[in-house]
Amino acid sequence: ARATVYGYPRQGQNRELKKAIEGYWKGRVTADALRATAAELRRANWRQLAEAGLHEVPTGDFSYYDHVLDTSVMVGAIPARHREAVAADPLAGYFAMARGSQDAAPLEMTKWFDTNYHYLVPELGPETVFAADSAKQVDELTEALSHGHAARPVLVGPVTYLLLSKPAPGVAADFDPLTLLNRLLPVYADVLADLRAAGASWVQLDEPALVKDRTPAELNAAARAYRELGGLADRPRLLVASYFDRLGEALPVLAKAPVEGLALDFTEAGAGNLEDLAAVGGLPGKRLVAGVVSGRNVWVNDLEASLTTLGTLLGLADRVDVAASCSLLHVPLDAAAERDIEPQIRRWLAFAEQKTAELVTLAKGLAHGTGAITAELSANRADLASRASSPITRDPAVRARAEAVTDADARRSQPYPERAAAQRAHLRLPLLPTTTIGSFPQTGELRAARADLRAGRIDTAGYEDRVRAEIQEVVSFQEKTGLDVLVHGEPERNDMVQYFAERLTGYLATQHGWVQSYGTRYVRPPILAGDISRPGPMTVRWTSYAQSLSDRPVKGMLTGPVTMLAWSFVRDDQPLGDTARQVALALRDEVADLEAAGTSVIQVDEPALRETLPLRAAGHPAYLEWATRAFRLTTAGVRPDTQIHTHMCYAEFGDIVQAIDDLDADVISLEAARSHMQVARELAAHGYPREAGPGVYDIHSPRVPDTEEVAALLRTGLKAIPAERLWVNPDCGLKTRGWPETRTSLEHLVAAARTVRAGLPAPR
Ligand code: THG
Ligand code: ZN
Repeated sequence: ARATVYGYPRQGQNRELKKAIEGYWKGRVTADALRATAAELRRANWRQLAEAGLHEVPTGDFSYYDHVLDTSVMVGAIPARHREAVAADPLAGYFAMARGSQDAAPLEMTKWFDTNYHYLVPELGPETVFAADSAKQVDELTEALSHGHAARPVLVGPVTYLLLSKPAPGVAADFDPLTLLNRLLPVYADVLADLRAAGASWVQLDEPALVKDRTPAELNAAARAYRELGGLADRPRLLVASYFDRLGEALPVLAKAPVEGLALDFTEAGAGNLEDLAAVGGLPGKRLVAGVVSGRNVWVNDLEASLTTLGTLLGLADRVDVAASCSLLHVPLDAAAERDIEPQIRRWLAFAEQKTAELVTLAKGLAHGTGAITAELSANRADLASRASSPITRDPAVRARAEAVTDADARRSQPYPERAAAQRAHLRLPLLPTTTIGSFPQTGELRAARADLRAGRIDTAGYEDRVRAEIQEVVSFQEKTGLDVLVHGEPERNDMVQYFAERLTGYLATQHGWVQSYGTRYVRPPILAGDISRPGPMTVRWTSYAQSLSDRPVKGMLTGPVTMLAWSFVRDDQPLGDTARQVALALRDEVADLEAAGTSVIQVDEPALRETLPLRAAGHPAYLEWATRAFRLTTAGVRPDTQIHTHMCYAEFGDIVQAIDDLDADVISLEAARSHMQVARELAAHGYPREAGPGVYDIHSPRVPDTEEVAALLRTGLKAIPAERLWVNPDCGLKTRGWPETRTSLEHLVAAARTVRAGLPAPR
């Protein structure tokens, strides 16, 4: 048995890759210097993996931006609008596809399964002509071999590639990219031949799309793809990898295919794979790569439990290797770098480097028996015991409170129609009330002030003066512009999850725990380490201060429990729903404190509600049940005349309208400007009974919409949602925008609301 991984964090310990790429974009770093930095980062990763004891390092997993975009280049699927740029300068053209250029829009970006990584969606059509370009794969393999490593190229598999694609602009929306499989397979055959010629004995083809619910036609396509690739004469041995869930119906398909190995997820995410594998009679004659160490969480592995699983698997395949469940791209690089986390707690954590060491230990234990790893096992037992028995992990007061929650706690005291009447009387808002989502532009000075505070160049009082000055400016701007429900602008917040994580007991923050979100953008997800409680109010001061400056209602702004989980590393020792309930109870106290301080509108954002949906439909009901309940537990304790808002973005909502309804929020704002108010129609089709503000200003671009354009969107919205229930707001927060365009756009938004209001029939 040997240890292996499918991919490794690309950025380097100090995000050297981000700095080099962004430098190249600004013209401060030459293409050659960028290439040299990238090669050095790859070399360092491979050396680290080899020194840790891996016999075979992955290649081709590196990317300047995204591995799905790299696959589009590999198969020649360059959108027509970018072809000239790519031909003129492949590197510059590559980035133009990712980020857009003066002349051409970028590829669309979307989430990679249920991770927080985003990929660039391939655009295909009946006219697509594929052509193999194996240069990147071959070069990186050659590079690893030249450093003396045995290497296994890792590619996005052809079926997953097509299943992740969408019709190119101008192509009929019902075009099925899978119809291109016959054209795509010869290109993969060429790449495989090139890799073999360059010295690859194994190539890994990643097919995570096969872990989702798949139609018989899709499963047939998978069967056909691997029959054809497996049947090639001139090819390396093939390892077909799956992760994030069980293979299910695709398992017998791949088990029968003429390939030499399968990689399966045996963590909790892939629960069912073990049983399914036994049911198909194992993989006689094949290599089984067993993903027993989670590539998604940051916790030390239970080595004995993994060895038990591996022991069972030994009887089911010719050869069993040990791997992380998926690429280590989704975890930070090195837990040892977290000097601010107590050493005792740091021992509970495993980032990419620590996980690699665990894999090597497991492979050794599997090959030579537990006697060969006694020291590692006893250290592991001690770490697991320390975590299980820590007061951080289990806080009796938090547990007792969570136990005592009743259905009534998660239900508002009055049904919506009565609440709505009470809120109308209390808030006295006009029809089509105007508001914003929460954040205002985060100026360079604000970020500098935060950095100054961290570095000790200014003290807390000085920093808070800056924050107050910013709030004053934001409030006075909104009053002058005529917005109806104001916000304080969130100048005190770095990130909508991190800000709360830093103020809740049971959460850990990292200093260097960067994980790629998209391209050169990274996040540092906080860690839900133990039972969650709230030592004191987190937002009340700032909201109250803003309210003291205005007679109009100022919204209190919170991040909801589901999003707090989705953008953090979660615990692996209790169900997600239990963690969500603890976070919800802490937020419920914040809601109560805001209300007690005189806040009559409170917004609880859940942008991640849709993205945490399980990959398979069978998991949806249970997820939606705990997720919507956690939201209601957060919000349901308020008086009937306190108005609860929520906000969602980054997703299509059509398939979760029932869940949105189940949140029982009084008002929801949603991203909609770019889809021409599509969500308004979806809500109406569902019979959504409460108030909604489909966004009428696309904040993702610096473009300023004119008044007539906003008014037209509002009139479209009015066709779906009656005036008594329609709000007027942007798509999302304004923190990534500059002040000049924000000012003008919001002036236009208010003017449009007034124009459309004036045209409404007089109220009954
Ligand atoms: N907060 C958190 N997670 C998220 C989002 C968020 N995940 C999904 C989505 N939003 C990801 N979007 C982004 C957008 C911008 C950046 C990262 C993820 C970004 N990052 C800075 C960078 O890489 O330069 C670093 C930010 C920092 O210094 O903390 O710009 O909103 N939690
Ligand atoms: Zn948003």
